[in-house]
Amino acid sequence: MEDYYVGNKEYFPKIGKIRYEGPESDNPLAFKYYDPEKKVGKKKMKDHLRFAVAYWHSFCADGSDPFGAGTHPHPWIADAKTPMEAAEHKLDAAFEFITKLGAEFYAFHDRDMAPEGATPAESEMNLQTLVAKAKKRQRATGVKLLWGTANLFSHPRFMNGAATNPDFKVVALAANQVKAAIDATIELGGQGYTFWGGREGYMSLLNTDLKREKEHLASFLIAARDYARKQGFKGAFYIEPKPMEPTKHQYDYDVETVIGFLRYYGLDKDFRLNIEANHAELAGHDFYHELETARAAGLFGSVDANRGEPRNGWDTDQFPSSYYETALAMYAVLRAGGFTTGGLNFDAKIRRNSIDPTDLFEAHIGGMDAFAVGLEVASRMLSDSKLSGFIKKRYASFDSGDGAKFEKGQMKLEELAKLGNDYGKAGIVSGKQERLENLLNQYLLGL
Ligand code: XLS
Ligand code: NI
Ligand code: NI
Repeated sequence: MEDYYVGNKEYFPKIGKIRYEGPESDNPLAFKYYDPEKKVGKKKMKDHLRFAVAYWHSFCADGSDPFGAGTHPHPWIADAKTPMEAAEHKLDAAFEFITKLGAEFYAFHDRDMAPEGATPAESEMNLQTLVAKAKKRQRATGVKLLWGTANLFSHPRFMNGAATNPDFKVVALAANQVKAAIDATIELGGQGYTFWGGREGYMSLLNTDLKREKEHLASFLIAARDYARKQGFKGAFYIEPKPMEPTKHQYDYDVETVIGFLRYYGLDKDFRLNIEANHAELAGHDFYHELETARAAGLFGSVDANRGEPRNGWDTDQFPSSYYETALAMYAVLRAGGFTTGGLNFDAKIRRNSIDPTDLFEAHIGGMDAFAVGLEVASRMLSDSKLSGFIKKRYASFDSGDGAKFEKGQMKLEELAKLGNDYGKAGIVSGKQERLENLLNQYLLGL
């Protein structure tokens, strides 16, 4: 028996199961570092990394951009007579790909999986039909749903926003879609449900009531949370920050902004952050900063694993390849206690001119290898504890005595000022940044 799924037709016929062959291998269709069963610390690599394939980039997006038509052939669409038939073929292609790759999870938007119908009710029926088929394939293969979501940005009705639309009718239509997408996520045993505010922001403040829009967004999320919990959803809700694009300003700008929003509206018990590397970069931060900010707030959840192109100003969603970035990312993930409901979702697309069927595999293989290396480096950084030890020492003056009293919020400014007066000279001490950067490079090379 083959250890991958093939539906009515094989869509990647010349490609078999991708296996670990080790760093010496020159087979582009093999893992060099990702060895799923290998133990790193107490867990297997696959349980640390929890890789997910993004349905939209891998099986829906066709390579089109603002300057030109699609370039990716997508045989699963070409050989179908109706949109519903195409949707089922796509499902077959997806499960074939995911099982050949050996990823354990996938993630999807409602409209990735099933086509929009003529009415909201027909759209929901389409989704239910495909969800029933997806459920069978999940059972047959063991592939699981990392998270589901609703596409509240592609249809023209969302041109002025979804939950933040100035027209209440559109808000209700968005809710209709979210309810169906939550039902689908529950039906498929999804471990999370994501909100990415595609058009929740503004293009111009001249036509926007920013205060009301933000309040509407909160009311919408509260209602969605309450519905899902009532239906028995036990997983995590995620907000995925992004500062701009397609709007000029998105309300879920970055991790810090979202934390403030969640706490202000009492959503921080149910919601966590889904952090995307490329969005971090667009916000003027780096990936590590965003992960660390979420970790510090106890709100780290999941990751959209990709990278940007620093010389472009938009969301290029490229596959991750920098060990430096994946090492720091996994360091933050491990220090947050690792993934629970979350995972590493490849919200990434192959380039427009990557048109061979093997390109999609090689892209994922590279991304998985990059995170496997990152995991090993991060684990060395943690167990060696030179870095954390350095930081601990740096803050030691807060561990006891007056420093500890201050940290607990038990010191008045007068008392603090008096101590300052007595201390006189202090603080002339090296931050040792270069030494720590050198150390990081040593960890990267495994020394
Ligand atoms: C787009 C977002 C999107 C979300 C899911 O920029 O990253 O792909 O992950 O709606
Ligand atoms: Ni994303
Ligand atoms: Ni993105």
